[in-house]
Order: sequence, then structure tokens, then C-alpha cells
Amino acid sequence: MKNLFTASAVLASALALSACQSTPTKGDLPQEVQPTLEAQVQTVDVSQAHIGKIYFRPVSNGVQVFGKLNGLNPGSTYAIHIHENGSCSSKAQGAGGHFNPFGKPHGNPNSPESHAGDLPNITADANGVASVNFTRRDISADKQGANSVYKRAIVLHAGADDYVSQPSGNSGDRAACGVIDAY
Ligand SMILES: [Cu+2]
Ligand SMILES: [Zn+2]
Repeated sequence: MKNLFTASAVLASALALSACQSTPTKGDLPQEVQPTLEAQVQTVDVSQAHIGKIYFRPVSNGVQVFGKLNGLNPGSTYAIHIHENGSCSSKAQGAGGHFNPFGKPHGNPNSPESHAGDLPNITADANGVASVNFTRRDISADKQGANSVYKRAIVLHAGADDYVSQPSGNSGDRAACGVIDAY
């Protein structure tokens, strides 16, 4: 298993960490894209580097999941999912399996035959930054309800999701995690 972070990427993460600490944690998005929920994503290694935020906002056809993660290996592709438990303990094993309130198989997020927590793979650009932007019809960004993602977790994996293998797309180790909380 390839390590997520190269030496230079660790440096980038450290820089991002210091930038993060000077950035307000709430209310940092413009009014027109105000989310209801957010997750602050940190690596599961000892550095617990803050690599970005993922936001959730209700839109007409579901919930838009968006944000940027940095400190990744340039050009590498990673799986990212919503997992069922709002815990990142034990290197994110505490997050449990993929969020799956409708009893579906793991699958391509563009198919209804997928976990509600399944999201498309993301690929880092030359600067090690990857964007997340996907709308799922079957989740809610409210604070309650069976399909609400509140107090669940977003998990970034060390490898890509093949969208086929059960139960989690052969995505590799859990590399970073954030509990989904109020924005
Ligand atoms: Cu996952
Ligand atoms: Zn899944």
C-alpha cells in the first residue's frame, strides 16, 4: 500500500495546517452557497494535519457535497465516502461502514444502486489539491432523519474506489477523516 503523503506533501500539509489555524472555522463561505453542515478533515496519522473542509448544502435535487482537500499526492486518485458513524477514532475505523440507510450494495455514486454515502473518486492536481463537488439525491443535510448525514463522518482513503468491490470498493486504508457537524 502506497503511503498517502510524500515528504513534500507532508510539508504542504503543515503549511495548510498553519493557514487553517488562522482561518475562521465558521461562516467562511459566501452567502449564496451557505451550507448547513461541514466536516473539518484531518489525517489519521500522528500529525492529524488539517487538509481541508467538506460542506453540505441542500439543493433542489438533493444535497451538494463540496469542498477542497490539500496535501495530497499530485495526480493521485482517492476514494471519499460518507461513513455511518460520527467518529474518527482508531485511524477512522470508528467511522464504521459506508452510510447506507436504504440497504443498497456499494456502487457507482451515479447509480441509485449505491450506498447513500458513496461519492465519486477525487484526483489531486499538480499542487496536491483535489475538489469535491457532487450532489446526492438520497441524503439530507438536516439535523435529523434516517438519511441525514449530520454526525456521520467523511472519510478519505489512500486508494481509489473501483465502484464494484463489496462492501467498500477496495479503496485502501483510511487516510483522513472528519465528523460532519453544524456549519
Ligand atoms: Cu470510505
Ligand atoms: Zn459504499
